[in-house]
Amino acid sequence: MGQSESASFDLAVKALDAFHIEIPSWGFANTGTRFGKFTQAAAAATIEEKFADGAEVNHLTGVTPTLALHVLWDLPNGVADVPAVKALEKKFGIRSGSINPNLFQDQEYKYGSLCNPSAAIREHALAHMLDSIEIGKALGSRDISLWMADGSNYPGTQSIRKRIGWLEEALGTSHDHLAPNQRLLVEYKPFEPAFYHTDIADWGMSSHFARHAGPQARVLVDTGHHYTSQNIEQIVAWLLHTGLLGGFHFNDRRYADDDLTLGSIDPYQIFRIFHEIHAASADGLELDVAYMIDQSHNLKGKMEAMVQTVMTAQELYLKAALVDREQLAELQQSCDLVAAEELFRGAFWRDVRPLAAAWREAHGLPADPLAALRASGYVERISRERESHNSAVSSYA
Ligand code: RM4
Ligand code: MN
Ligand code: MN
Repeated sequence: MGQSESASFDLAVKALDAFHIEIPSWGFANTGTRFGKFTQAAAAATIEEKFADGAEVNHLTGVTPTLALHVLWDLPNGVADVPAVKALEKKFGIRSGSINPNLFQDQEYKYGSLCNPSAAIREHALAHMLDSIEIGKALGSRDISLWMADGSNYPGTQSIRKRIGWLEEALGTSHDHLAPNQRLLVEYKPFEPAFYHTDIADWGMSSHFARHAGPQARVLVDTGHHYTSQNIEQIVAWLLHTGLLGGFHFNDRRYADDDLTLGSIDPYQIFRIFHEIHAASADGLELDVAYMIDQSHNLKGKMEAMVQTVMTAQELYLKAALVDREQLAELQQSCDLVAAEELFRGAFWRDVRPLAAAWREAHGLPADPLAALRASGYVERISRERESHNSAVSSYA
């Protein structure tokens, strides 16, 4: 006995109406690995092109109204670039999303940024944090999304504990500068680019720093930033329980921080994460979770990869929304393991693509955004327009 078709449709409409996902400016740029880059004619090289591509994805899917910005790549002059970004928001009809400080590319950050043993470099990094917060205020962006590359490569070469103290101090000061509506999201990553220790290696460390910084700080879970076989949905459940879940960077992985398309390797993992969120919300927890994509499309066409990702996110979110939670709670209570698992798995295996298509049509959107992208000729057009300046690329994004 499943839910009736009309009950499913109502649930689907409710779920999809509430679902927005932020796309990253750097997902449209030529990115590579440490071995080099394969460039694409259609890649965005300027912030204007990134806004154009982001707006096109929103036009096709209707659920990506904001574009995450990386300060060094997108606002190299800091707050001075805000008017230009505002003009792009107006021109393209999407808004700036989370502001990502860049504490990893400058030469002075060789031994760390906010955790560098040099007080002068820590000051410099903190100034960048505060600039990023000002950019967020000026753009009306709520989330400052911090990922630091800080760490060390060899045992004994740094004081892990001193660095904890420096980071507590810097994040506390950053928190003091937030506007009342802003949030500080603290991302963790177990390794890379540092390979012995990273200063925020896991969700426990992120939770500590967030709590220590203040009430507007939260944890950011990047799905690629876990060891193989780690139970990410359990981490999510804990962050929900402790009120510390701020948001996600979605992507998929097979080995390390692969930044592959969401759901391409293990869609069941993302379904299980969404299930925890739907379950928490059904249990009455107050949630404020920012869904964001953090991917590098090195081989796939960037526009297609982004549209495919957004559609996949909607499908997995929808599958998890359709879990019959009342029945599941009863089966969990009675420890009817196989029936509980079958109910859970059943929702995962359900083909929700027709429901998603019907939702899109009801909202005046193309039923199949990927097919609509192909039919639009957008990628061919930007390839022609951008081809000449895309032969020379230097930085990561
Ligand atoms: C890091 C991390 C950050 C992202 C950079 C480009 O691994 O995921 O969130 O901004 O990559
Ligand atoms: Mn990330
Ligand atoms: Mn990453």
